[in-house]
Amino acid sequence: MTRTIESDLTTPRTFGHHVAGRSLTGPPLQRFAPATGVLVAEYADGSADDVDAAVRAAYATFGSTRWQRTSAMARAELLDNLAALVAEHQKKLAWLDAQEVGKPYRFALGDLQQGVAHVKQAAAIARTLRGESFTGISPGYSVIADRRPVGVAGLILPWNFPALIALQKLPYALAAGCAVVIKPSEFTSSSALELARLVDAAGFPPGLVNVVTGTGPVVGSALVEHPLVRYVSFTGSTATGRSVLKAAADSVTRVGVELGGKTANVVLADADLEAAAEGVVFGAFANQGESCVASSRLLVDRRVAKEVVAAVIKRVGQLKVGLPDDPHSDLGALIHPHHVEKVVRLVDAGIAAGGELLHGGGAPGEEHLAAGAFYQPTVVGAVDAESPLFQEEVFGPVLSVTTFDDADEAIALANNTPYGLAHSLWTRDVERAFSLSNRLEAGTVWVNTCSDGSPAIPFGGIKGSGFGREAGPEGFNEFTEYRTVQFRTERRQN
Ligand code: TXE
Repeated sequence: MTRTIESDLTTPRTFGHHVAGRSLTGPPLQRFAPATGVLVAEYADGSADDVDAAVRAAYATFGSTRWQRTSAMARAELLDNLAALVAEHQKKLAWLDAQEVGKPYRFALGDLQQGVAHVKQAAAIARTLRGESFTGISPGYSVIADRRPVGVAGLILPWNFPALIALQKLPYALAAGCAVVIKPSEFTSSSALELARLVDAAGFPPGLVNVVTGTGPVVGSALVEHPLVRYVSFTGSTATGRSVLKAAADSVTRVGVELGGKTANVVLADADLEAAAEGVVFGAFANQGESCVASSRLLVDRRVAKEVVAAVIKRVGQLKVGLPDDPHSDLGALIHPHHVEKVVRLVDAGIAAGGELLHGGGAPGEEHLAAGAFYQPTVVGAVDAESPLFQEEVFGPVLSVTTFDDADEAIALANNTPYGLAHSLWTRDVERAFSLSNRLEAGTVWVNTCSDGSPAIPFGGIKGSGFGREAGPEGFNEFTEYRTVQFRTERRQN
């Protein structure tokens, strides 16, 4: 087996905050790699004062003549530079994420490639920006309407796709003309800090993009509560999302919240069952299941359940759990040992409610994985729809299986959670696909695929999964407010 790791990633790295193009030190916050338990990074543990310094730097840069006179076309050029720099440094960024998340490097590299596509998409939006005009209201009265940047945007990032989710938000904010303060997860801050350096190197003015590291209750809250922050884009748990919404109410700050999900894969009896099994396994276990769109629930027609579950388990048995630098790893470690405890608790709850352990459960037996936060890919059958395993976001490598007798029951089961991020439907019948997809409560419905997407397509949830959209023109619009300029060239006729 070939194992390579960038030479400067073998010793622990030290970062300060990134404020106005400079590194700002603070007390150390250590990150131990979840796969090995080894210290890999020390970030600065930020305070409300650090947030204030970063927001003020962003606000000053946003208001500077230089930035205010930078056209959308010029912003597109800068984003082109950024796309090239991220592509050039993608291996290093991917290693940082692989080490800190615990995920296999090859998937972290895929995340970076998607991230580059977002930067290019944002550049294309900036390059083709248009407004509207209202010319028929009355003589001598013309109105132009366009989208203006909100000002300073706060980006609060989770730990599962650190660089990718940063790049799902940041380039659209820059395309819109915003200044930004990023608060990465305290577990996975390195790639955001490196990205901020690349933004400066791409030619954006220092101070336009700042990063403050530290804990959520201190740094995250201070960012949401800061009176100069006009929009907050948050990705994380529903519980923390609620705190963000409450804090934003006090400062009358607009927010977009992406709060996870409980994706159902509804497999009808007429589906291509092999394709469905392949899709379900990919959707459930990619990124160790630590994904907001993870296909954590398989809902399958009772008549084909045996066949589908057998095909799923065969594939799950072939998945390899391993270290991030092992090129054959399909799943890496979970984010930290406490998170493994959450996964164990939910699997136990599913079994206590009548579920049957069909595959996996517990840590893998391999000795070289013993120091890490690993959990085997696991399948639990006969999961009751009211059990916590069915209802709660596991965010780990666990697939629950529940059977149904007809399509109405399947739709009711799929919709029977607080979440509404994404669902998948597997069938060969186009008419049924069309009518049933309209009844699934989610921001994204996949038909005969899952965990698909593109930077051109807006992404986000409904219900407990939050609101607001990322990527594409709608993702760009989140960082803007609509503005009209009204010209009267003749006296108003009364
Ligand atoms: O998330 P948190 P956690 C889900 C998943 C996971 C669970 C807990 O089910 O098991 O959440 O993960 C910052 N004000 N998702 O505890 O707390 C925090 O520092 C402002 C789904 O890590 O939501 C981090 O940067 N910010 C999700 C970010 O919020 C605060 C991805 C997310 O952390 C804050 C991750 C506060 N008061 C977890 N408290 C998805 N939607 O994909 C914390 N933060």
